Amino acid sequence: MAGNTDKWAYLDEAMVASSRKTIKELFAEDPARAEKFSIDAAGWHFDYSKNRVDRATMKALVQLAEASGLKDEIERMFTGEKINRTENRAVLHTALRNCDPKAKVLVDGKDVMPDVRAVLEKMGDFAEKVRSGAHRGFTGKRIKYVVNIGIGGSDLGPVMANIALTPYSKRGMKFFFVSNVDSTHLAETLRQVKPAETLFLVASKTFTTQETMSNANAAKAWLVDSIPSVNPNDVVAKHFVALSTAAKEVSEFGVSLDNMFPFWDWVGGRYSLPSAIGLSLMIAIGRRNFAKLLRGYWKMDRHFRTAKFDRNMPVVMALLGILYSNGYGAETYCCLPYDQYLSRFPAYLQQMDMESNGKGVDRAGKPVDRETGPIVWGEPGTNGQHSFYQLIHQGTHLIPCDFIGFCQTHNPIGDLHDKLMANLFAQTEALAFGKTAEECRAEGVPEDLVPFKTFEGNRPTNTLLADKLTPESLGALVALYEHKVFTQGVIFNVYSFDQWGVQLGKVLAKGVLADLVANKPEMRHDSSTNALIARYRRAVGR
Ligand code: G6Q
Repeated sequence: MAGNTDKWAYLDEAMVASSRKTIKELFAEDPARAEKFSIDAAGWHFDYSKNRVDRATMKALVQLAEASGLKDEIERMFTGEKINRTENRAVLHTALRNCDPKAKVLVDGKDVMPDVRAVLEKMGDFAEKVRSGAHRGFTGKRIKYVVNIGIGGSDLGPVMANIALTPYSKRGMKFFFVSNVDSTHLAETLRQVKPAETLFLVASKTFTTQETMSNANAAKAWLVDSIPSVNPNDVVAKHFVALSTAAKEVSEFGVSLDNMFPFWDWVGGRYSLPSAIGLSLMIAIGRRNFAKLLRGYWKMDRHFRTAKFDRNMPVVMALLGILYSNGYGAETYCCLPYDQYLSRFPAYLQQMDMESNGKGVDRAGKPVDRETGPIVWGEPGTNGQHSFYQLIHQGTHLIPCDFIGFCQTHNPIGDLHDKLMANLFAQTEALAFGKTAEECRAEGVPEDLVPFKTFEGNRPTNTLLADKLTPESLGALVALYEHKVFTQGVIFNVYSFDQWGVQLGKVLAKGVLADLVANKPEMRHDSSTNALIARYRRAVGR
């Protein structure tokens, strides 16, 4: 087995094989290519045949994964080892969706599964009470509006999944997500809800996050102001619950522990959708559908843990990403869901990937000598086709794309779904095969326009296809990307489960805030920051 430093020789080997032929040539020489270069797992079909890879490329890439010790790392994660070393924590989002009733997962010698199951039960009971009207507001009215207050990992997953699973959502209820400390976000939300019919979920692992606690306190003040009562705590008790790991802070905020849905330090924020953080989703879709979501995650988890690397969907996806980022120098990849319900999936993926692998030092604390996490971006198709696809087709950057689609729509209207999917398939075809100058000429394109109407092709794409967007297929899709990101982190040799890079700005903001509100002439920032603060203070009359 190659050591950590020379394992990258396998990528060089992969590149030699990959550069030999274009995608078009690869298809021409092997009519069975689509079948050979595709994988089915957990309800998803993954076609990666429109990539610059042949058997030799894939063999070398798989060797790169093996030489990185991926097999052992996967086991370390699933069995609760403290692989998040800079925070000294286990990484066990997989335990949250472990549907095996007999499963045991030990952290520091203690099985975490009984607690996981107990919280799920508590969430389920509460969610059903809210949905049925058994849990009512202080004045006896049914809860019609649910407002999740949280940010980052305590927001992006619930938002994405709430939109994605709209067809399964209780239509009589409305769900809102307040994340930004910009007061507009809360104000515009409160304009749309009625206090007596609103349930606030304060979603924060630490219960100290500035944005979340500021919004939660403001929402509490608004609620208590709007509903007259002898004891405001009684109002809060009916309208506020907490999703958190921090019991002390939750009590101090005024939420009783009966109304707290806990999770644990081994659940990373961006991996917390299947934990108590998913309560808004569970209220929306019900406990049964939430269980189906978990089952979908679990299916992909088991596939990742057991499938051979060359037939392992997350591993192959990760290796292709590394081929393009570190072999071909691609700086970004694009996520293109052809489903309006997945409109926030690219944003969700941005956090999952960029916060996990956007690291510049390796596990020994030394600067990395390879590219690590790529830039992730994307929009639902077909909208992107009428804007940025131009650059993907004919620009100078290489942008590998993931196309995600479903065979059935929840909303059949005429032939719209056929048109949507025709566009998805056609885009992958156009990107792979392009259009030659000869083809343009044969169509009668005037000679002076031929260079503009020629498409080079050889642009790599993955296609992910499932029957329908359901709780189960969504769970599997999220797990697929989680494990892809994990695999890349192992190969990059970075720690994927910390996020120290977001700390500095948070700390500085506290000092700047003190200067914004104070009326002192002396400030200790650089001249630009000082001038901006001074201008702001003048404008607001301080
Ligand atoms: C996610 C990050 C980050 C976190 C938010 C909210 O992995 O850690 O996005 O989720 O900063 O943190 P709290 O849940 O503690 O409020």
